[in-house]
Amino acid sequence: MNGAESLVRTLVASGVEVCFTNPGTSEMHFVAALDKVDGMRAILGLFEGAVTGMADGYGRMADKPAATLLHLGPGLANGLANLHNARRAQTPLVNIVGDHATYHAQYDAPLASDIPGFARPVSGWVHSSPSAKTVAADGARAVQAARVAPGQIATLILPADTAWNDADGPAPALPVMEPQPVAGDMVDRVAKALKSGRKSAIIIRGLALRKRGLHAAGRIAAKTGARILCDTFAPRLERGAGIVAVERIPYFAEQIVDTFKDVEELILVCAKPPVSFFAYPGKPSWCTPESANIHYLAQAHEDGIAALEALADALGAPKDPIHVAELKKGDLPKGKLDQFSAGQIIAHFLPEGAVISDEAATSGIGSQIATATAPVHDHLSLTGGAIGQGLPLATGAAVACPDRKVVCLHGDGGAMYTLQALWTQAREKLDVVNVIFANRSYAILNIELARVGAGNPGPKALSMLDLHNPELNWVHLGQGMGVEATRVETAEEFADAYASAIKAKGPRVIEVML
Ligand SMILES: Cc1ncc(C[n+]2csc(CCOP(=O)(O)OP(=O)(O)O)c2C)c(N)n1
Repeated sequence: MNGAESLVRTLVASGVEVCFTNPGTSEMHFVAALDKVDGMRAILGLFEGAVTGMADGYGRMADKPAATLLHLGPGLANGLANLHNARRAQTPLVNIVGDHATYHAQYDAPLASDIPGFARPVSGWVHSSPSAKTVAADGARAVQAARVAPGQIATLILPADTAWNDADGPAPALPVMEPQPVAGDMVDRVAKALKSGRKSAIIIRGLALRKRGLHAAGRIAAKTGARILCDTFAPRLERGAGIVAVERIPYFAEQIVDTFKDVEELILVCAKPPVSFFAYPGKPSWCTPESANIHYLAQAHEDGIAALEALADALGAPKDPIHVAELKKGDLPKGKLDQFSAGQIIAHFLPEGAVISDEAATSGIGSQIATATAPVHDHLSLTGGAIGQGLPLATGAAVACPDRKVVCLHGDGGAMYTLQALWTQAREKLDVVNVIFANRSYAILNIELARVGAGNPGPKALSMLDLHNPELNWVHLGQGMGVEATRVETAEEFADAYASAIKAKGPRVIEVML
């Protein structure tokens, strides 16, 4: 067996079942090995930014890594923005990046580049395999590194001769470093702070943003009145009927300051203190009152769920939580189609267990409000601010969860970055409803333009934020990639198109004209 086959067998043995790929010449032995080994699904993406975003979506929903296969430095570099988002999401992910054969490096051939230099800023672990005899062991280490709690990106560089030379065989899977118990007397110290009667808020991130962790947080709230919050862009949040609802921290600095202005005790569960997304002249970056005490109940790599449960017990909290969302099915709106009527329709037909990939940007509030009382679902957001994540994220989530409906909510500007994901949805027959909010604008940047105090924008500046000339056509774009697509202009039309897309299986595009 060659090095490539030993690596693929090792990845499968380590629990990696899917490889999202866009390969080239230097990865051909890995590609060939995919046919020799059972248990690895290979999924082609037509741009690396789509490939890496899919691996992120898969990792967030499967709670284990997918592999990517990327073509040397340029292939990796094309995928960096969504690897940045995956790093921010703490998604477990293994990149396999092909490279020139080791002896070829000295000639500085056209595709030679500093691959570790591209990989390092997004990766928690980077290694270049020196030999076909070590690549299997390196693969096992890469998976182990990716799965270290809370999850990170591991990048394994695979020189072509490492792939084609003889190997000894696959390597066994390595143990996974699960989330660790919180340190020492942390629970007691936080319990004391919460018993003080001072105004408290708990910010939660990571695995504790699912039913069990939120249940414990809701018990703590019942006992202490502490508020429960999550990041504006939490990687994955379980929400809807039957789940303890959390407040989402707002986006703009002054709103964050307002949210936390009365907080005296700030408890962090695998989270960081809230800061402004950008700096703005004259506005704060740090959004917690200077006088607040900050407690790290659990660090990112620690077991936030167990910590919240121990805290609830230490406080003598009641068995039942407060803030449990109730199921409410609102009436269907009629007439004007805007983000609020669209949101009501999205919530009305949302099936239980759906996954929402949300990059709706300025069109997102309507659906977030309406789906708060929809059937239970998972909500995935744009974690690193690098737009063009939503479509691939939805695609990867659909691969991880074939029995769940995936709904992607996307601004038309951001969707243009990685629209190739639609082609993969069609090819793999993935069950994704893609709702594109067509405001023909980089609307958020119009708001930011005013906020940063850049002066009165002229026509040249405004045209940099406008997408009218020429008009995008998402019906043609979707159909051109094999996805059934429709355009809707009224609430009734959207309700019809969305309800039918939810009922059917397979990918759809609905262009919502705003
Ligand atoms: C990779 C990357 N490039 C550029 C930006 C800057 N940017 C932020 S929002 C935005 C436009 C988003 O437009 P759209 O998705 O249509 O949403 P809207 O603001 O119109 O609601 C741009 C270009 C970014 N955040 N990330």
